[in-house]
Amino acid sequence: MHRVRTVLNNLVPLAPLIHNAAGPERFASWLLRSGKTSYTVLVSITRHYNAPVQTEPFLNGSSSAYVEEMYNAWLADPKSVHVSWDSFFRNSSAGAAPGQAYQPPPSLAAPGRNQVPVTSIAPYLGGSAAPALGGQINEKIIDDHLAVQAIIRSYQIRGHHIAKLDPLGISSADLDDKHPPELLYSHYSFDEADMDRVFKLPSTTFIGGKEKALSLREILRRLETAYCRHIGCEFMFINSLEQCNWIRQKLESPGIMEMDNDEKRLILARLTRATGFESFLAKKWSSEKRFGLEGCEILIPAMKQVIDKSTELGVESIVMGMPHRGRLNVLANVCRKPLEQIFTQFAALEAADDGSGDVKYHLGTYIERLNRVTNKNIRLAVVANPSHLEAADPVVQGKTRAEQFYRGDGEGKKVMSLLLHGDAAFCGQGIVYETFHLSDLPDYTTHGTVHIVVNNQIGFTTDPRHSRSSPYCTDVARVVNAPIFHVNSDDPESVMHVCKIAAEWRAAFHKDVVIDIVCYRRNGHNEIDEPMFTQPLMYRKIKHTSPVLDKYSERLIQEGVVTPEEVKDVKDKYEKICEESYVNAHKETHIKYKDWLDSPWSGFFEGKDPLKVSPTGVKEDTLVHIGKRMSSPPPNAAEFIIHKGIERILKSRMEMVEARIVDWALGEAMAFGSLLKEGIHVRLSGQDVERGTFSHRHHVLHHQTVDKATYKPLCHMYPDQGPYTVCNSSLSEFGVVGFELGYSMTNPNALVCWEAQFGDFNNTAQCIIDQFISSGQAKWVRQSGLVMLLPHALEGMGPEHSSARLERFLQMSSDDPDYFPPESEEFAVRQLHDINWIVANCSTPANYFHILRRQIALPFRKPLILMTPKSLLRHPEARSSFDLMTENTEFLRVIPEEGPATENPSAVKKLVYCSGKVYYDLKKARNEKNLEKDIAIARVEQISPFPYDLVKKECAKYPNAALCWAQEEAKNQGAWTYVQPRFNTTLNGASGVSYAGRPTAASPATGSKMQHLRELTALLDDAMAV
Ligand SMILES: Cc1ncc(C[n+]2csc(CCOP(=O)(O)OP(=O)(O)O)c2C)c(N)n1
Ligand SMILES: [Mg+2]
Repeated sequence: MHRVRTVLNNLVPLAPLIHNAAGPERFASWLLRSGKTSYTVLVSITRHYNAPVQTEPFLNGSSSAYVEEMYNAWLADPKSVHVSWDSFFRNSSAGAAPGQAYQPPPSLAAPGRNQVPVTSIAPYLGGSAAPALGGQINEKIIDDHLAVQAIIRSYQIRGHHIAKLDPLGISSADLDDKHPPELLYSHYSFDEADMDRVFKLPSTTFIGGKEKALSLREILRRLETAYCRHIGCEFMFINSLEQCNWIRQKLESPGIMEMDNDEKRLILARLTRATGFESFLAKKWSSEKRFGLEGCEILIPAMKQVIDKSTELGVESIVMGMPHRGRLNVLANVCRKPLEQIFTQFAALEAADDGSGDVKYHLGTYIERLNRVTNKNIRLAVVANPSHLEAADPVVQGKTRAEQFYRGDGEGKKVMSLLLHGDAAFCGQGIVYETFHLSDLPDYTTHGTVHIVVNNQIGFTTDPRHSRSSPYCTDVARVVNAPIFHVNSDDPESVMHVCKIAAEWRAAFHKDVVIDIVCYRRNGHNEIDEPMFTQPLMYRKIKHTSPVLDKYSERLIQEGVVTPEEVKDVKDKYEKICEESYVNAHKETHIKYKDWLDSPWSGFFEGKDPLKVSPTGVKEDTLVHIGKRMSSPPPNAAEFIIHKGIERILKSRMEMVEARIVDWALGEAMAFGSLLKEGIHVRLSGQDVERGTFSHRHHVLHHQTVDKATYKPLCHMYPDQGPYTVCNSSLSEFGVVGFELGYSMTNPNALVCWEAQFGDFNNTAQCIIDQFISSGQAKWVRQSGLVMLLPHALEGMGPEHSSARLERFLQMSSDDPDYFPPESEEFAVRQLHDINWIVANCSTPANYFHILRRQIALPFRKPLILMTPKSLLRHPEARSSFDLMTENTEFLRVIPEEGPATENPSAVKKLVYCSGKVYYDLKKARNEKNLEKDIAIARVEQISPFPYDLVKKECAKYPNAALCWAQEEAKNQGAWTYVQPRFNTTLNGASGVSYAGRPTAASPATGSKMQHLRELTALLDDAMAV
């Protein structure tokens, strides 16, 4: 029957309400401090819950946390606690002897909201519990009221543990089916005779509705209804009283879950479609993998409920991310993607457009339509995703954030994200945690995401007991104080109720929320998989479990909400729709990848010459203007105190501007500033990017005496400029690279850059790089101009601060090493058009300036993987004149030799090609060896796509020179393996190119400085050998 939990072990202290300088004082320490007393309240972590306390009968282990809570509240505001507590604490503080501090409360105290004076319920108390006359209430009454409060609180905290969440009734969603003895009714101080006693309800519950007092029986019944039926809610860990009360109200208010018949019919209709879709696919393509939703068909009405409620509350655009399970159903029944397009994916048709495509349950989509329930227009996007579970989470968040940004939706009222998860993936994949940690960061928040977990209590063949160590699969969400609603999938109305609460929660608090739909998977992992091999008992049970549609229809028929004929009619109608689309799909001759695009860029491609690159050089005035702004203190310099070191940096920048030169940081600022001038949004994100890992950038100046007072020069370049965002990120690569990729997908007219702390760390984002950046366009016709800035160079900093793994990016470049494209005016742009991404290693600030600007000047978008410098940031030679950045200048894919060797090219004995920083080492070595006439050095600045035409031209200049590729990386690393076959193709059979560099190695760099220098000398000697 009723379960009554003991108190203390279920209680968690409320968030401290006291904000005095010393912080809140623990009740226990207060007692100790009050000296004379001999209280023995136990607030120890060993929890001797039942230890008796001789002095005050209500002070015992069971009540200590509660008493402490009262005490803390009293400290903050004596009026916030009941007068009895007030007098008790007052007397105790004044030194009252043990047993004397408690005084009964005044009998006629004015009741507060939702409160009644204890004496007013005296008539209900009866029997031995009756209060003594004259305003005296005996101790049992106090005890019992405390107990009732504690019972209410423990239901709120732990009711979910015993809620009936599993539709199969096999296991507990929290992996613990034990019923602890202290949760049993008999364990508590009440007995059956107390059930009809009436208790005043505390202000922390809403079970009473308008009633202020209820019988214990009714209290327990209502708590069971709210917390232990088909919804189990975890929320009491949230450290906001307002938010806890908000949820209590949504779950506890009497009648809050009641639905009218129209609402019930709508659920049934949606459930019918969700079920009908899967059975139609099963009928037509019985042996095709589709990762069906059977066992969690309620997902469709659930998502629609979240969408309906959110649109009603003002949302106009929803960006969704989801794994394989039920994806086709979501596209068909949530997004209403034409069924024909879905069905053609099952036919083996040729694609009508470019790209290699993807399997049907990965594809994205974008739909704009009228929401018939709210009668408002809505945009729905499902982001395409790879098999890699959860990898799309940060991408969805970035895309959502960008949409909010461009709409000026600073609070996330118009655009929201909805993420779906599988139970095993949600707790198993670390990216979930990384994504949660972006949720409340100023430049990354999407102002609340609704997460829905399709918790079918299995991951492929693995039982939850072997796939997680946390009680629930959703525990990861607790880190951000997200409320978590576990709900039994076989109770559609409960599911709808939590979906409604979740949407309202997001609208009210703009924080994440999780809906955990506890369900089952009717078939194997996919439709051709045998689940009985590994889960025989579960699947025996599933066989005997009728689909939720059958159960719910029967229920509504019994309730008289629908007739059996109506149920059949809805089902038949949907089947007819499917059949018609099936016939139409057969008429299609091709599939179109473009139908599956999740981020269409309307207007971007239209009317553009697909091979025309806009100029990247800018007017000298622009350079001077940006240069001066970047070199000036904040306009209110008198009040804004900047660091002396910054003053020096600004001064030296100004000197550079006057000398018409830029260093790396200033070149970058010129690129950003000039794009901002053109109205382009620039966003730079990554770890410590505001200052720059190497303290060279300083895009945010900090007032030295006022907290949070900052100045961002690039935000103040021109009155009508594009917006500039520079933001230090959380310490995550996977999450943040994914986020920026998503951000870059939303609008092509933005330069979105992610910078690694050191290039070495990019590999923790490997999944985003492999699955999205390098292959996204081929799989999903989705373009992105994301720039990855990867500090890279071997400078003696050890194996993890040297290499961005250039070789890996090059190995994934899609250009053919054996193919020299036809030479023409459009050679360069055509190559860029055809490749999957651009990989470059620039050696001058001017080239860095141009390649950044070229990202926007291109008539299409390609990711740019850029090796960036460390020591070059301050290298006196790594500076560029304005002359290389002004109009009619451009990015140089190859920087040819320009020194004495060019004077008599036929006399040059060796032509050394290199890329990036090693150029300066080679140049110095050549100078020291006095070989400037004998050796020419050319820099390959854009490594991929390979500049065949320019390399050929440079080689032709030096007919008698031997060719060499020099690199600082090991032979199995760096660009060597990429450039070698391409040199061969360029030379077309002529003698090949030799290698000068470190030998092959397992580790990218040595940890020893001496060893590093030895290796450097060796490779330079090698390169300079003639
Ligand atoms: C990162 C990653 N690792 C492994 C897999 C292979 N895999 C595909 S589905 C699956 C089980 C997923 O279980 P769950 O998240 O509970 O989703 P369900 O299939 O039960 O809906 C696994 C391991 C994958 N797709 N992605
Ligand atoms: Mg699962």
